[in-house]
Amino acid sequence: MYNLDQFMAEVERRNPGQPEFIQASREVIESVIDVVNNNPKYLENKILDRIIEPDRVYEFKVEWEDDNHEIQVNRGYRVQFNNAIGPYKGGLRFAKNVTLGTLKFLGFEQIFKNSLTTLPMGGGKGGSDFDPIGKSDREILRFCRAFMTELQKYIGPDTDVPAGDLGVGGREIGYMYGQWRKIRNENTGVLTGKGQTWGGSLIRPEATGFGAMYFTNEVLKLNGDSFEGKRVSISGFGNVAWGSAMKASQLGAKVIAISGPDGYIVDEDGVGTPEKWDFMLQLRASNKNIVAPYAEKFGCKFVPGKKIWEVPVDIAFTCALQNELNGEDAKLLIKNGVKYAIEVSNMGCTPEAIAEFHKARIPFGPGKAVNAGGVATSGLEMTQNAQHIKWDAAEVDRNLHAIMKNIFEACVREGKEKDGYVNYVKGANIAGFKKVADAMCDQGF
Ligand code: 2IT
Repeated sequence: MYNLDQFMAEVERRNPGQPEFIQASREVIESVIDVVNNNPKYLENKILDRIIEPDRVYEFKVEWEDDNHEIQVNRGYRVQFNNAIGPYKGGLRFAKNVTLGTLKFLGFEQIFKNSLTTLPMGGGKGGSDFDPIGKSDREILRFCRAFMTELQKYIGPDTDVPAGDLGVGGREIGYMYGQWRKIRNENTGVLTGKGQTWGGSLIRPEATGFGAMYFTNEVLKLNGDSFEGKRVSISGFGNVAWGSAMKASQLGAKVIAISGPDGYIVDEDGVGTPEKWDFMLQLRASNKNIVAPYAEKFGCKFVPGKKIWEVPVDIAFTCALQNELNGEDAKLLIKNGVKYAIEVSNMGCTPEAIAEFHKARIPFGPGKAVNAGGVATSGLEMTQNAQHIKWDAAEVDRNLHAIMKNIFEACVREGKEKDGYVNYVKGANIAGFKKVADAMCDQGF
């Protein structure tokens, strides 16, 4: 039998200095421990001891030259966490504060998220402490080439298929894929999120945001509600926030606030036109990491240095970073009448925030279920690459929609409590876990 505190004490002892990984693992283990303790097969197979340990971790040096012809050194990583149900799959994050602990938390989440998609994908994650902010296009190119020169030793279309994450978008995937092709002389879809003329899938750029809104739409329907007329806030202005703002608007909501590290903007007309969505993309591409220019451009309010969660809304969406919404933010949102809290970023809410939402019986959608549309559409890109064909946008969107509905139903099936309230955190963790655990048992240690 597993004991939660004992088990977590051991995880902490073995992973010093990795608080995000500890946080992510505690949430999953807490959710699944009863399922494991009630299943002799899982106990006999020591499933928790095995699932908590990455299969392997690569750490490598990335040397590149900046525009001043100075040599720069960064650290690159790829965490291959679990491939019991399919090749390792998960994004690459380029950000100054990336550590091995960050990527282990993301890789661990990815195992269960990928399992939820119903597609055959294992969990992995990678990245670098390279800071893209303020870098020139040529510097990004040189870094991406140097990064791929090392990474290509460890990946392959049936082994490990990276994609984008924070700091890695279409441009970076392009530069890395170009290097893969040169070194390996293979045009195999080893990365997803590729461009539309070289193997990318339609709807992949939009997919994380679209999928999040399809999931939210199901939550709304279950509560006899809809997007129509809802005032919503969306943190961030990157790829995920962009897709979310578009789909939320199309489904009838009004996106009244978006944010950046510099503060937030309030647009009472709604971030709801193609011009405004395109401007979000321009903000992201400018590599400055600030949202303030939106207020200037569209003549609305900018609130510097404050968190977006002080804006009263019906639905709050986290679309930026881990732990961006804490217990105090949750209390404020609840006090201001929030009806739904939806985590789109990976681990966007602290455990304290989630506890507040649960206590107030506010439906809370966890990132690993809500944002799974991104990696699911990456899976669809892999399918198209393997078949050497390209689907039209409607085909991809139909599949994405079906997958999100499936994930929602799995969460409800495993997470419904006695009073009818759905604990989506528990539901997502249990549903994602069972499939991977069964696969591990079937295949032996
Ligand atoms: O967190 C995520 O699921 C991603 N960054 C996307 C991963 C992928 O392989 O598309």
